[in-house]
This record gives sequence, structure tokens and C-alpha cells, in this order.
Amino acid sequence: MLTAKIGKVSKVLICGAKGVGKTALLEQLIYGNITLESEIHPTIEDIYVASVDTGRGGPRETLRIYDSAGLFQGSKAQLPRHYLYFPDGYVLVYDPTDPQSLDMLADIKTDIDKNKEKKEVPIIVLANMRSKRKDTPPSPTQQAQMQNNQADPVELILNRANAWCSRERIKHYTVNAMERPSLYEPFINMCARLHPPQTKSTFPQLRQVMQKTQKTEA
Ligand SMILES: Nc1nc2c(ncn2[C@@H]2O[C@H](COP(=O)(O)OP(=O)(O)O)[C@@H](O)[C@H]2O)c(=O)[nH]1
Ligand SMILES: [Mg+2]
Repeated sequence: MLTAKIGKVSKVLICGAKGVGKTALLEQLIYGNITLESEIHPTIEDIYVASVDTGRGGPRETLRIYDSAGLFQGSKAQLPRHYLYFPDGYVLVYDPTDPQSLDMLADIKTDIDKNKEKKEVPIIVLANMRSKRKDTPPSPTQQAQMQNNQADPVELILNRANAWCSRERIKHYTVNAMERPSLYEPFINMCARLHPPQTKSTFPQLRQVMQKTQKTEA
């Protein structure tokens, strides 16, 4: 049918250190079935398909999200080469209780930038607040820090991440893989950037034919 619009499918890679919660947050986003008791196996590679309503009307857009094994911490983090070529967008995840998992994102970002060949590749950064649950009271060390007026180390890492992200012009979100609604905004934002609104038909010839038909009918 001429009027049937098929949304574009974009490929998004989710990466970061091993164990920061990449799979947990994807499973939560797509199926909403992750709890603290869920058993999650280490990922080799998986693909999730998300159908996203960007709230702009029109057809739902499709994201094909590639879950990766995650990188070991150590010397310079390097993505496998093919991860630098196929994705249309990247979701970089870190754990704000683990400063190295944030440092690793800088290496990944440098690699992505080096290889993107002028094309616009949207990147977002997610801090998965896995250990900082609102309903858990502060640990004795945290209490001691609060009493001594010391800054919370998690806050410090989040501030560092925010500063880095604004320098790099990347959007930073704090999420929690156990709270599904916290995941909607970043992925809707990613999807909207990958699928800019189309105001005109991409087939000029088709537009002309349609205009002619309308005139004849009038
Ligand atoms: N408490 C808590 N645990 C989490 C959270 N996200 C992930 N985990 C746990 O951390 C472990 C590693 O998560 P996983 O998603 O496999 O990490 P990945 O290697 O980045 O894919 C799993 O046992 C998860 O259940 C979270 O937001 N809160
Ligand atoms: Mg995983």
C-alpha cells in the first residue's frame, strides 16, 4: 500500500565493562522481567529487538540492540574491530561504584570516534546505579563519610562522568536496571536521534504522482 510506512531499523551496540549490568538492563527494558533474584548468565553475544514509540506519531521505530560480552578491565579497553563498523548508535554503560568501568568508556569513545568516518553516530552513557538503592540505608562507611562531611564516592564518580560527557557532548543518564521506567528515556532519545522525523516523502516522484491524482480527482 502506498500509505503503509515501514519504520527504519537501526543497530545499536551496548558496551562497557563486564558485570556493569548491560544484560540486566536490556532484559528489563525489553521484557520487564528482571528482579534482584534473577540469574543472568555472562553474555557472549545476543540481539534484542525493541519496537519504540518515540511519541512523535507515525510508525513505531525498531531498534536492533546488540548485547556484547563486555570488556575486561586492565590495560587499554578495546572493542572487537567489527563493533566499530556496523552500529548506528552506541549505549555505553558503567557502574558508578567502579571508577575503572567509567575510565574504560573514554577508551571506547576514542576508538569509536577514530573510526566513524564523518557519519553522525549517536552515543549515550548510562550509569547503572546498581548498588545505590534508595531503600537501603547507608552503609557504616557511608555514614562515617557523611558525618565527616566527606563527599560520597559515588557522587564524585557521577560528577566526573557528567563533566566528561558534557565535554564530549554526550548525554548522560542515571538508570537502575531494577527500575524499568528509568530505562525508557535514554532509549527513546537514542531512537529519536537515529530516526529524525521525516516531513516529506523520500520519493519525490511518488509525491508528484499523488499530487496529480489529487488534482484529477478535484
Ligand atoms: N542490585 C543490582 N544488581 C544488578 C543490577 N544490574 C545488574 N545486576 C547484577 O549484576 C550482575 C551482572 O549483570 P549483567 O547484566 O550480567 O552484567 P553485564 O556483564 O554488563 O551484562 C548480575 O548478577 C545482575 O543480577 C542492578 O541494577 N542492581
Ligand atoms: Mg551481559
